[in-house]
Amino acid sequence: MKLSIVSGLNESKSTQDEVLNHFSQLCEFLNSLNYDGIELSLLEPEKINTEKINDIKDSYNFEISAIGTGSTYIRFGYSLGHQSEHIREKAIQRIQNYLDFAQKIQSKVIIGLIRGRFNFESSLKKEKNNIKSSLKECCRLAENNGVLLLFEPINRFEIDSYNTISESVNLIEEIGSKNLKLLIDSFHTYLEEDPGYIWDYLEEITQNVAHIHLADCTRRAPGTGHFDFRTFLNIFKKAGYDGFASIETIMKPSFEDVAKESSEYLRLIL
Ligand code: LER
Ligand code: MN
Repeated sequence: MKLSIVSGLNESKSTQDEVLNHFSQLCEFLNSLNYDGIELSLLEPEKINTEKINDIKDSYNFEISAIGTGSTYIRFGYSLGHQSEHIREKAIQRIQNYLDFAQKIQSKVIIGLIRGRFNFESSLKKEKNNIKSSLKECCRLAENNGVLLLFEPINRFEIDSYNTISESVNLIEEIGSKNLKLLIDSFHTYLEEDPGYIWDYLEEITQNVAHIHLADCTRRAPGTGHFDFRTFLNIFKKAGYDGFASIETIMKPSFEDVAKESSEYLRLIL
């Protein structure tokens, strides 16, 4: 299993040189800690020079494990489940930009917080229908680009639907696109899943999984809380999962500390 960690590049507010320097420094630092790649959480991927990003990552033999898209909802307010068709279209256009970027740097695109939340003008049923139809369109675009979409079940305190793994598996089956896979996040698994059944259920669905996020039960670095990472990761190892596990935590006391502690702890397990 390969290891990466999430970072942004501040591409919306930086010059091209600043973005490339930042990326270069991240690769250098993470390479020294034995990481295999980096997951990028981006707002405007179209602003980034992909040829130069490729040159830098290739020089470290690094991969960009996935592209996070949640800031499109947080910063622009565009979401796949929005009651307004116009806003849903805006979100889908942004997904096309992420797909173009991912195609050029050989990565995958996450469908997480970009699903949005609904308010009094909508309802759970309407939101789920909107997400479903937007996602079908995103899958068509992903198939055209030859890029995988990663659907992430997210806990109920952050998002209103598709909180559990089984609901998300059912949706993926219903949509039936070969470019739509599952992202399992240990933090959401801890909050949403029944500890009596979850390990058996994960064994059943590992073939659908194309990316993993790791955070402990307090969303701090793996190993600082009481989530059972050994059992969790062993399920994927036994199933022959050779994709990425990516650290996605609150970066405290600092990104550097979390990156170092997490890699030391996880390399004993992975
Ligand atoms: C949010 O809690 C999360 O886990 C992100 O990966 C969502 O895109
Ligand atoms: Mn996550």
